[in-house]
Amino acid sequence: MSSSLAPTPMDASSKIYVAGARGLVGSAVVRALQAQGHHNLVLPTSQDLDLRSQAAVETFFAQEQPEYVFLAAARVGGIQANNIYRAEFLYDNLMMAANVIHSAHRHGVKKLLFLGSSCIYPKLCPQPMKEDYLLTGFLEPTNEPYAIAKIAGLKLCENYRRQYGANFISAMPTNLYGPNDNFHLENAHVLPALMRKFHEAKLQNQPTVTVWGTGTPLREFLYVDDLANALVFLMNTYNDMEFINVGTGQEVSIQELAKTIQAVVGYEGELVFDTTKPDGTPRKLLDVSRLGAAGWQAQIDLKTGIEKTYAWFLNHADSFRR
Ligand code: GFB
Repeated sequence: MSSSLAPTPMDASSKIYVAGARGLVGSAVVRALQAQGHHNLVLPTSQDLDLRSQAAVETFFAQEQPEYVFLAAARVGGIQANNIYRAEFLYDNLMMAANVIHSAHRHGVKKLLFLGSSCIYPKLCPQPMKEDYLLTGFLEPTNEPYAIAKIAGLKLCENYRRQYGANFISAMPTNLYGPNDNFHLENAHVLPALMRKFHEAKLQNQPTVTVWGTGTPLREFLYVDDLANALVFLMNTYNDMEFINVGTGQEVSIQELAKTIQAVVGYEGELVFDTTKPDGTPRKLLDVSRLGAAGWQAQIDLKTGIEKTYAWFLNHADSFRR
């Protein structure tokens, strides 16, 4: 079988299920779809539909019969949450991927896009990380459970395609941030956690803000509306078996990131590095040449994205996730 399948672009009235529509990624996908005129969206919340329940997922697909699926639901968190809630990060993410992908196959979904993560690559992967480097080395221990679940998800897509010809594709985004992120001080990712720390330190005139680790790890950050545009683009145009990286191709040290957030927030105190906290992977930069060749590149630079996120944070002071 050819690894590429015939294109099946969405039209304005296509029935589209966004799994995880309240989250950082899913809410951005909904914004992007609505901006492009899609009006037949199915957006159950996690209270309406527990994706870890095979029976509930199967009933949902039988009733709704979606044509397209964006699988953006996941249990996610920063380095510490990944390391503490190891069982749930593996179990919940495995179950969500297996249930949704299997039911999408059973009910003849035209196309499904599965969201993975750049943590699928080996801890000491050559940089920038090409898609071909998957499963060439040991994973970063702090997020091995999450990474294993995401590798299982992309392999489900690959193998439902190989065996049944299902047009299921996978995108591996780099570290994401933006509106509707989780701003929990301990469990969130670095960018929203530091934004809230600097904001609260500014309000309370605290002399220092603590940044975890050495500040030397390198990371790549993609604004979530850029990601959502890439995902809609891929849903309409990308039909290959090989999963595809989604990033900016730019990296920054955690120390530089902290200073940029500090400047945007306007905090004038000092940074203190807590080296008892883990650094995680030393470097995590995606090779985005496959996506570039497909015709897409990121638009929003890091400083602009941080400014937009901080504006959102200030406008949602009473309601952001914490
Ligand atoms: O964003 P983050 O938690 O995830 O941490 P990873 C990135 C880096 O920022 C690490 C440092 O070196 C942290 O030690 N850091 C500094 C902080 N201050 C803070 C802070 O206040 N909070 C947090 N969270 N970090 C995750 C994976 O890895 O990346 C997930 O665990 C997922 O599975 C996600 O793949 C994208 O980039 O290290």
